[in-house]
Amino acid sequence: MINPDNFIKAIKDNKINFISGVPDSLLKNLTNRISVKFKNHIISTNEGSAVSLAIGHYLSTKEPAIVYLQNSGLGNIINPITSLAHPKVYGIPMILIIGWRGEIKNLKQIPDEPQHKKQGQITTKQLKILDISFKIINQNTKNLNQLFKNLIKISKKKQSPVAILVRKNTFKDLRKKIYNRASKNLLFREDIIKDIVDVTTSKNIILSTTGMASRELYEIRKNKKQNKLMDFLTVGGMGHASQIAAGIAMNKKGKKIICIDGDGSLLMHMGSMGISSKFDNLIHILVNNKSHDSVGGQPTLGQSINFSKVAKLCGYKSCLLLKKRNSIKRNIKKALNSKKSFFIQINCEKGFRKDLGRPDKNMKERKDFFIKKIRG
Ligand SMILES: Cc1ncc(C[n+]2csc(CCOP(=O)(O)OP(=O)(O)O)c2C)c(N)n1
Repeated sequence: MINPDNFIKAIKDNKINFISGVPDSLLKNLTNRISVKFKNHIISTNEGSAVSLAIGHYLSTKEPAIVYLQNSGLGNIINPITSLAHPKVYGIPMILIIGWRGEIKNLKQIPDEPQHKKQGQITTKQLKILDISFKIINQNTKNLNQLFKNLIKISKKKQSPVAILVRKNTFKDLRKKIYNRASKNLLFREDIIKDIVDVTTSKNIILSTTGMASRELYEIRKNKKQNKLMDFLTVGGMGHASQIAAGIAMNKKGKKIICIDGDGSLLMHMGSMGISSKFDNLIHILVNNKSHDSVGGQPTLGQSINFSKVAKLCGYKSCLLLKKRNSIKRNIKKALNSKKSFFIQINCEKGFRKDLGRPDKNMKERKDFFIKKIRG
């Protein structure tokens, strides 16, 4: 496996001095070390925004930056790449480091979650369509210095973004202690989701965001012997759960729609709060663990932004900020009985159970059941 510190040294040796990106589980062993070892590093809210920071960096220094992302973030970068950075427009050199979920190896796809299936298959094709030269790396890749030297040369010559496509298990884990749910007395996302499930009924419509929130909701249903298909799990499309909720709220005025969001997800498309706030049957619950907990625990702006104040300015009629478990059920009940839109920010710790399961993969069955359930 590649020692991430050696990879970072190759980046520095090649005089790259700015890195931005959105975290990814496959790249976490690298990006967590970047947070420690690389000074000029911004964890962005959206992959497209990270590309834009790299464009600004190039315009002001004439030096290419690095942008890291999961391949699911390619959708978010396509616009600033195609309409700005591509050689047919401004031609901006930069190096993309892309975690390849659902990778293709020897013409076969490595099994992964449903949301990574199509994206894994089309990743190299998307790069080709965008005219982005790329190099695939894995745990055996050597000569990192030369790798960067060559890519920078191509990027500058072509005046274009170039990419490194990273296979699974490429980077060594240098953490001494793997963090986990530390103490029973602290408040975790799973406790909050349990409380939401406890105070709602099958008449309410629940949607959960990408990552552990959906896995936890699924498992809570399973343990309570409730139908595991009854909620909409936003397994991909990070940051879009609240707008799917708004789309449902628009047509199901007689029902309460509850969106369980995460701080990283909310930040990715924060402007859309101005839309979801307009639906009085929508309850937007933000689980703010101030991190990208699902992909390695990297910090988000949730550490400094008061989302409940932002929500108020975006038009939610009632906005709350909760920090204690004993206030959660009471306030959700209040929201369920109200005729106004609610935004409830609940601050908690990062961490999840090691033995957390994964939802079954029958997405069509899930969709059909959900449509049938909310029709009633
Ligand atoms: C467009 C896109 N970029 C990145 C990812 C990888 N990813 C999955 S979950 C997640 C973190 C979500 O953070 P947050 O919403 O705060 O939820 P938490 O994991 O903390 O519960 C990320 C970055 C993704 N799925 N899609």
